[in-house]
Amino acid sequence: MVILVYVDPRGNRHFDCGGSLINNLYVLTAAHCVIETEQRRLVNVRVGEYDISKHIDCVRGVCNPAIVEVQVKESIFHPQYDDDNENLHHDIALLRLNQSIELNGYVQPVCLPLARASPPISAEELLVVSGWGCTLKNQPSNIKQRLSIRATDHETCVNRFASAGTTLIPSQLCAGGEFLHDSCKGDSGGPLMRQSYRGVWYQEGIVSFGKGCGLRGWPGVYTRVAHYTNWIQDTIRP
Ligand code: 4AZ
Repeated sequence: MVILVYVDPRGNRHFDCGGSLINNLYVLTAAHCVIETEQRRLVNVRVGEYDISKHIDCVRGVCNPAIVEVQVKESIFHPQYDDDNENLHHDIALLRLNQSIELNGYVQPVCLPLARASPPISAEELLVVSGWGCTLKNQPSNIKQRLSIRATDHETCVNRFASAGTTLIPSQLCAGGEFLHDSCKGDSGGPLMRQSYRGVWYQEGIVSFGKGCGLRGWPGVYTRVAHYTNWIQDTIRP
């Protein structure tokens, strides 16, 4: 997983979103994380991060290599993403990095689901979401968090969000909806993953939005990655 680095108009750097490494050169994230606003412009991607507050991250005497920060060379939005549309359909973007990322025991690309070959996600299936977003203290976390949440039956989720005036489409995926167990502000762009029976991690969703965070009956909404693997394959280049 990566964390996206932005600069504000005064030149101060801050974090706001996550992303995932899908190969040496590309990061997958949410389109709404890449949109330039008055407040922020995406500049870098930080790889190998765990605890933002520490220069070198160690757990029980075992330390990982220092973080690597690389420039975003190109931001590629999904052609159907429309920033003016509140439903956040097609909330997916690719970042081409300025230099190739060296992989190690702590930095590995995540697998993408093949639409034809991977079993559909069933309701109640356990998925894992991760990020540095807001925790119960309502502040972003220095330490990368992860949480298991269950996929929500799609129709149930469509109806729930329709009641709030939000239209969901099949290329969106809902998960969570349990009290206080949710992704939240700052987790956007990060991965929602499924572990295959072989133990391999696949990215099934991208954190997109929700109605608040951690409200019972209001699952988080994710971009359904399997619906976009053709676009990803057609868009990335050597
Ligand atoms: C956000 O504001 C956000 N519970 C992201 C995800 C969710 C809610 C809010 C999903 O970035």
